[in-house]
Amino acid sequence: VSAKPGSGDFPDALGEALAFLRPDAAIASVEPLGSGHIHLTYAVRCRGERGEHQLVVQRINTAVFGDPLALGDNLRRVTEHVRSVQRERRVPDPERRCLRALAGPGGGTVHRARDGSWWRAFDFVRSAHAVERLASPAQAEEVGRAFGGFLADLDGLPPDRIRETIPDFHDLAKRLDALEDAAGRDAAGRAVATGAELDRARRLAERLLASPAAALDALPLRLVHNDCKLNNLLLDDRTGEVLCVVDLDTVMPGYALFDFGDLARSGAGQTDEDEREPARVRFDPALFRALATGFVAGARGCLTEAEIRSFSLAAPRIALELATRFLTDHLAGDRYFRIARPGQNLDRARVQLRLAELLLEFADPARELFDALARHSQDGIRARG
Ligand code: GN1
Ligand code: MG
Repeated sequence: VSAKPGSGDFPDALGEALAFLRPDAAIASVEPLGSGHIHLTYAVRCRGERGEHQLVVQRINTAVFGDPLALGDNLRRVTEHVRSVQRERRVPDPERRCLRALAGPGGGTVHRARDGSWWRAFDFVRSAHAVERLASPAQAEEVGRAFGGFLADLDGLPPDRIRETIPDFHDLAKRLDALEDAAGRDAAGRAVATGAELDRARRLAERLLASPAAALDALPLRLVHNDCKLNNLLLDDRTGEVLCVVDLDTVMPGYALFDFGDLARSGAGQTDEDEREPARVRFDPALFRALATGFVAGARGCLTEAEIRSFSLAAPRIALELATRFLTDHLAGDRYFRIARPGQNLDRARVQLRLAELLLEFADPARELFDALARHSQDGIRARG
């Protein structure tokens, strides 16, 4: 790649990575892209032998993902598998339904630049956008279907084919230990000012971990997405139809409730994740119900009754877990989640604490809903024979 004068500022390492992944192309423009907290993401236009081409280029956050080669292998396995399932199911418009990473001459999809940074690139999914808020229960149901469908797509890929990129990712008890640890160390001198949040997290943890419904060991371990927040889906600009699940780095063995929980806490809250005023957090039961119905239907019968019932406490659990992670990071001095202003991780923690409290108030109706969905799914399975 030759970075032509006037093509905008971008790191040399990005140019180097593209020279490896797209040797025939010249960079025409580079813009920052998206709202992810982990990798650095750019939208890049290239001109090559085959005309103009748009790419999404990422600098991999190696503090979070210490083994970029494993990340590349996982991504290839997951996307090849999903594409094969989609082919079998004759899903239309396949180019926009699954991420495609560019491969270099040796087949590798990640590239280490001379300065030690790691890079990768994807074909840009055309005419698509992510949403931060759900507009209606109908949209919630479709979004639920898409993430439930992703679990069904992964169902045939043996979990041991995928390397664990971040161990204990959704281990709430360990996340709470890490929070206590960070509060004890108080590396950034913020513990006194966050005492109230720490107490709220502890109270929620008592309620969420003590319940027998919180035990996970009886549930099947399967490949799950592990980061099913609403904005990790791409929707068609024109029709609004869900096209593609993105952010596949945390696809690892886990429990289905991690995915439903993340989706419900991010979709039914109707607030930005870094809203400064936690009183603005609203929980919308109609959206929650639609997400649940869509998710279970989308999973195409791959979920057991026990898995469906386990969803009733999933959303407050994941909200508390994320609150714990944001608060831990605030206490540690903002080392994990990228921030754009001081105090942002504390604001994020407060929003998730409020959400966890609201979602917990809805625990009884949620249990009834999932009991019904579980019974119904069994009827469906019996009816299909
Ligand atoms: C991170 O990459 P992104 O922004 O989609 C995080 C998730 C959190 C999420 C909260 C690898 O996801 O676990 O739920 O932020 N990803 C990782 O917005 O830690
Ligand atoms: Mg993301």
